[in-house]
Amino acid sequence: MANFQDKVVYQIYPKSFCDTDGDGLGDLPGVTAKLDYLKDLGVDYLWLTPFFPSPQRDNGYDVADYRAVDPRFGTMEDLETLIREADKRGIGLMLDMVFNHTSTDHEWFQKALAGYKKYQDYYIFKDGTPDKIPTNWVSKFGGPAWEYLPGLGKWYLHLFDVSQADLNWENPAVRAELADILRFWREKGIKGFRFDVVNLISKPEVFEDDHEGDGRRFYTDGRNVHRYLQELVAAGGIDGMITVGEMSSTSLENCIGYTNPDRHELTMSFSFHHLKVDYKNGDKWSLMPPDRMALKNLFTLWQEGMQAGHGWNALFWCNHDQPRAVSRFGDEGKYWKESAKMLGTATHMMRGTPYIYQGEEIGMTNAHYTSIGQYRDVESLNYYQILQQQGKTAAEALEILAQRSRDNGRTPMQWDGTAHAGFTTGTPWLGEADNYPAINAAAQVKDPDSIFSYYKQLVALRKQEPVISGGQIQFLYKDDPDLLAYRRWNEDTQLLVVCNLTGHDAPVTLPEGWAGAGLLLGNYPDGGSRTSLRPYECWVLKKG
Ligand code: TEU
Repeated sequence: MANFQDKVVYQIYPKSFCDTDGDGLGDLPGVTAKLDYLKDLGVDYLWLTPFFPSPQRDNGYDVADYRAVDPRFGTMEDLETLIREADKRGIGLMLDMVFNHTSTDHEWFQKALAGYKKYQDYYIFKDGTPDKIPTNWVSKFGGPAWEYLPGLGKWYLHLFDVSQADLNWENPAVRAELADILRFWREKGIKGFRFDVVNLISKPEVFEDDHEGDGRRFYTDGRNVHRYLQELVAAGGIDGMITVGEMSSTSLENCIGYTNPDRHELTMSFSFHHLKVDYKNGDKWSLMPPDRMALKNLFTLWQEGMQAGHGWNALFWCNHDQPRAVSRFGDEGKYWKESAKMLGTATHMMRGTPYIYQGEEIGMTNAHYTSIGQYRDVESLNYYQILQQQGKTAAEALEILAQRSRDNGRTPMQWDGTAHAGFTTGTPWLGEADNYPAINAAAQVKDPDSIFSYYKQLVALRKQEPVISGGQIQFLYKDDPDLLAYRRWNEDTQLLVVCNLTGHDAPVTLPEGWAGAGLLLGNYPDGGSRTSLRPYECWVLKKG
């Protein structure tokens, strides 16, 4: 089974990528319009987040129809054009399948509401009275995970927004419907799939209160999840295609299971532990600077662990749910360029398949919003209230959002220095970051020293050096709090990757035999030969 080891995926959030009709929302023709830019970057696949008909309570992760294009984003013809034009450039499309839940606007849920037993069995309904919630589980977006429907005398489960009702995977009819959706898209020429929170699909047999947490331990990597995935992949006819599962609060052991090729589940998995190293006490809404030691330990554990179990990681810092990496782990100011390049190097040289999130390749930063009116994300708006109920002032809540809001990753793509960063001729649905006159694609594509040009090299190197895609990995300097370092090797070649995670100089003693090795890539002109690394410096050294 193909592992897609030498491929690079680029994630597009269509709503914020490129608007061709001036309505302030990005669209599918906007993606087609930028294919040459993506071809120039060198990526192999585009993962498009959902553009299906949706009330957009959660920006399309609330799907009302899995087989159509929301008119906001264009038409089915626009999508077919995009598939065809991408294919001409050797680029495949991956769609985002939100199969843990549907929008309550979906026909299935509407029929359930209308009283059809068949469709009530598609969801997780519990008979009851309004005064007695089935369990104390908490929604990932805040508040209870159950909603009462007085008309039916039933509660339904929603692990996310109240408009996102969890599907009942125990029901074989649901599983058959979902496999059918995959076949539909495969026949349209879609080359792969990303599965949203797919490790949450298997719920427990008995629903009970969680006295130790928010309920997640009862449904995360649930009892039948591996069997359901195997069945979906087989019935959907997608074995051998590129697939990635988004795994919420998962374990290494389960991710080996999800991605070991012998099991015919998924090609690779996203896990998020390394993106919680700045959560104080594990709480996303409590600020703390990143714990670099924890970050290093997590990379070591997951990289070496997945290797030992023959699993495969998706490599990433950024997506549409995360603040921008350069703002979070790098330096937006003095070392903006150096730190953005170092962060790209750190993940691209690891064992796994790299994902570049739109704008990361030009070093886009957080949004720098200063008022609540600028935010759109349902989670951010909910937590703005929750944080104040917990005793924070409005100003403190805003400071937390400025660092933690998902909208930081959703601001319009910065194409050039013209109005609204060249994203739209209208009014953008979400305001652009204020720094687009300086940080934009137009300023970088032709500049050989730009972040964009550096990312091009990262992508190209993966194709040139089989050791990057296929080599073994081992971490070094495990006790050094500043340096993230690892060795990659195969029969012919050895690489040594050393990254200074800090804004100060970091001394290094190279392992024996590495003095004088050639610098394959670096972010300072004279790298590789000194006894210390400059702020956010990275070296990729090569022997053989
Ligand atoms: O996200 C799943 C998820 O749990 C998070 O990344 C979430 O944003 C975070 O835990 C909140 O603190 C996926 C999608 O990527 C996200 O955009 C959707 O909102 C969510 O599923 C529901 O479909």
